Amino acid sequence: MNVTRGRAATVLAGNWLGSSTVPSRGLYPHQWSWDSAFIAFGLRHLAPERARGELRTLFSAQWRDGRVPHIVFDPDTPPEAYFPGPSFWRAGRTSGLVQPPVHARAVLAVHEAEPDHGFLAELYPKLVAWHEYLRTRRDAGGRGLVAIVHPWESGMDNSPAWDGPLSRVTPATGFVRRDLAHGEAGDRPGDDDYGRYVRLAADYRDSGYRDFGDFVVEDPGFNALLADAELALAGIADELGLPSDAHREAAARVEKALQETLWNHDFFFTRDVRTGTLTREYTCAGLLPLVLPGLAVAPALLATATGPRFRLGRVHGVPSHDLTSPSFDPGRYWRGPSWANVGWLVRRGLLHHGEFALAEALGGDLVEIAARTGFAEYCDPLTGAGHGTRSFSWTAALTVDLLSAQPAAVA
Ligand code: 9WN
Repeated sequence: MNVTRGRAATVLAGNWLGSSTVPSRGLYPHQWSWDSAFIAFGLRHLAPERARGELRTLFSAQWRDGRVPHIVFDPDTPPEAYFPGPSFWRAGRTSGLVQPPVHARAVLAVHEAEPDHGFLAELYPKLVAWHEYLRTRRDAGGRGLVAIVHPWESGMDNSPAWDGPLSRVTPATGFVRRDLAHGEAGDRPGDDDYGRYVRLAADYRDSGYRDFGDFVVEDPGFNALLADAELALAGIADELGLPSDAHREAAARVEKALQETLWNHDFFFTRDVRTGTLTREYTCAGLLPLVLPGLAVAPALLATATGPRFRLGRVHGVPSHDLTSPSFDPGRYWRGPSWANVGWLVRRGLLHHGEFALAEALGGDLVEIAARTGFAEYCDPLTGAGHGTRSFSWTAALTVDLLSAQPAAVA
């Protein structure tokens, strides 16, 4: 077995709890929603049964309204290990937020690695209910796009795109951060931002996880991944011999709304639903529509991706924020560093749009960084230095997936 693949498999085995995988033993000691989907992309090559188990465990915590919670708490982990824990959320064994819907794509990929129609038939109605929740309960702007109600829902918590909408939120105080016990303060969000996250989550909880509050934004990353997930659902329906056109139509509607609402000149921006304005921050979320094979503006978006703002192919991974912005910070959480999952998604997009050499270079680079940094959570795009926690599950899992896709990649 390739050495890097073996080390990645060891990370995933070490983070496995028995029916799901923690993103990291110290910093994130429970199950996270989109992490589990990325983890399944790797596990499918190593242990397909575990990949299926990962997704089954997540969906066993799905709410009656269809939402898939962003955290499923492990009952055997001490409550003080992560804040905000179950007593904060008051939602049983889960949080009440969501994360980007990458699950349908993961379910289909797991099936492709080891066909299992029973698994597909079991997950299909759950995925349909999940997408239905997003479509019907989250269209705050009325334009056919999902609105997120908390930065954590984007998966890109500290993105500069949230600074505007977050400035309306009064930070909560009187809580103890647990994350700083595991990470460098300079790599993590600042205290004021963390206070705003806690305030927003508490307000949403107090509304019964229903109301749109001070933070309501349409994120191009989240919505592009939903459109992609609808295409994956169409693939699952085809496998099951079920009608699939409605899923393709749903994907096309989201893609059209993305283009009409969030595209401006050379990029997809976030829209603040409360003010009706685009944020004008170039963040990696705006590159994610590249995952859509039919994206009409792909040439212009690729020009931005390879231009001075992201310098794809000339830096490590895909920077989470605009390299030319004064607020670019190469080490701080989602304000500059490169994440493996974003790189892996953009690589898929490059393949869809015929950029094969760039895709291969990016894939090789992601594997090399992961191996050299001990599967770091994120890295400095300019130097490749590792940041955040190490032995991070999705970095390891996506490395396995990349090595399986291109066996010639760096060992
Ligand atoms: C809050 C688990 C999660 C990822 C997110 C990442 C980070 C949590 C945190 O860790 O968020 O959900 O405590 O900062 O931003 O993408 O899913 O790995």
